[in-house]
Amino acid sequence: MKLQALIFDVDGTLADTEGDGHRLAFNAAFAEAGLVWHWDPALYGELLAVTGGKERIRFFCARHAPEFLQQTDVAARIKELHAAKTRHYVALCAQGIPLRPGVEQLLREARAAGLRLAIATTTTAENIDALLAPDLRALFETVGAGDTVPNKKPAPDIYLWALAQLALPAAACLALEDSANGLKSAFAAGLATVITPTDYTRDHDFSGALARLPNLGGVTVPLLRHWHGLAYDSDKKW
Ligand code: XBP
Ligand code: MG
Repeated sequence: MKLQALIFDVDGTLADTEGDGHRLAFNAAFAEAGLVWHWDPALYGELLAVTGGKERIRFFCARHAPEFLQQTDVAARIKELHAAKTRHYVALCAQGIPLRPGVEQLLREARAAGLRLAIATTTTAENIDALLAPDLRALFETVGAGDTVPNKKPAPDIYLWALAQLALPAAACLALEDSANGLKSAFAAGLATVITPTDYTRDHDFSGALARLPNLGGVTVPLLRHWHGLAYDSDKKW
């Protein structure tokens, strides 16, 4: 089946946003709330095992601040903290978080070649509009983000949602990801997946990935079509 669409993850794939973006935004929100929590780079790397900012805060509390979870309105408190974090992250994006090498060129080349583009991410929708310049954001015809689906990555929900929006079978698409959670999610949705790890995810298990690259620099549409053929048009398992 011909390659018709690319489905991109956001954090770690389009841009390396975690260490100097989301992590700083979480810490700013905690300070603003008068909490003494500070997520240093190493701790944040552990917390990235859980996708979704609200889920990550709860995961942190269960291990390091269990008393916080004893409050009667803990869900509302976490939601407030996360809304503040999103505000800080959007402000950080306004200062400019660069896209990873090759991303902008591939997005433009893919659209020019007639490939459709979608996003399947765990992050909050506002963060995408803050990260991407309007002309790049406009290249994506559908964006599945955050709480669009009940179960975040590694569950396949967000990729299944994107496939439904595209009205395409997985065999007509490729997913692009940076993490094991993302690969598991895409793979469970039946998608062949190209991986470009970050410093936080380079030691993850990427078994089953179609390809693993340092970044998308030099990745062209013909190359993606070639890999897609390897994945779907032969009986050879990638
Ligand atoms: C990465 C995530 C997100 C971000 C934080 O998303 O797991 O939770 O770390 O963003 P992906 P929020 O790799 O799927 O793009 O705080 O808005 O969740
Ligand atoms: Mg990611």
